Amino acid sequence: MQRRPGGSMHLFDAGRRFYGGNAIVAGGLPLAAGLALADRMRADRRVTCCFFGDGAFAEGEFHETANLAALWRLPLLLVCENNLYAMGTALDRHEAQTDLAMRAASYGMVAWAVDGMDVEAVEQAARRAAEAVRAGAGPHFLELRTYRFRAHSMYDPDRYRGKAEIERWKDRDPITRLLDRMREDGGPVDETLAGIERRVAAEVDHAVEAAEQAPEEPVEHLLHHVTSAAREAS
Ligand SMILES: Cc1ncc(C[n+]2csc(CCOP(=O)(O)OP(=O)(O)O)c2C)c(N)n1
Repeated sequence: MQRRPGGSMHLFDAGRRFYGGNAIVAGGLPLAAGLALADRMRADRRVTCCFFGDGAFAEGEFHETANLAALWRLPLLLVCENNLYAMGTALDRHEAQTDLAMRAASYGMVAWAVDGMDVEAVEQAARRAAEAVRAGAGPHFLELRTYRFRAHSMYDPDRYRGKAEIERWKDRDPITRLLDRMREDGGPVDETLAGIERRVAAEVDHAVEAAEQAPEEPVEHLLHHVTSAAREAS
């Protein structure tokens, strides 16, 4: 049977405080603000981290969330992966001001633009920001300036940019650069990497097998946990 993948949108694990993706672009932002507000009201010293793209930055939900997060000084870390394209629309075709960190700062929160092609720079900025948020310094915003080598999804023919542009960015592939740097430092980088790749491949195979062997959800369950009028009418 052919299954159409819903993709990363449907991963969720509340037990690990992983509240999943959202099929609505920017839909995760107000939810993240709510989680951060709950932590603050319960005096839990936690940081809620919300990832989204440059496409989401263009949505009203981002701006409403940024405003309330700053106003209420929520323990929220907003991480914008600016890969220059919202699906097929280039950032400079839909935004008059493309400096996203600067715009986030205008809400009254600390905002940094980071080289998103540099793993260590991202790690350092994320650590610093998370520590500051946890210490009560209010929301922080990171603009990770990066690029997407592949199409937005399997249904995207990727005709909105030239191959030369993609190749130019590939020269700065963050994983290749990190591995090169680690090789320069010495150590069994390639053996370690091969081991990690073997372990991950086995874990993925195991997960796929478990999912394929799991029973199909019966159609009667379709409206479980649905509280709308549609359910009451049924
Ligand atoms: C509210 C809403 N509008 C439009 C869409 C269709 N859509 C899906 S992904 C996407 C672009 C999102 O851009 P970005 O967040 O930058 O993601 P990237 O293209 O980098 O993967 C759009 C417009 C949607 N899912 N939700």
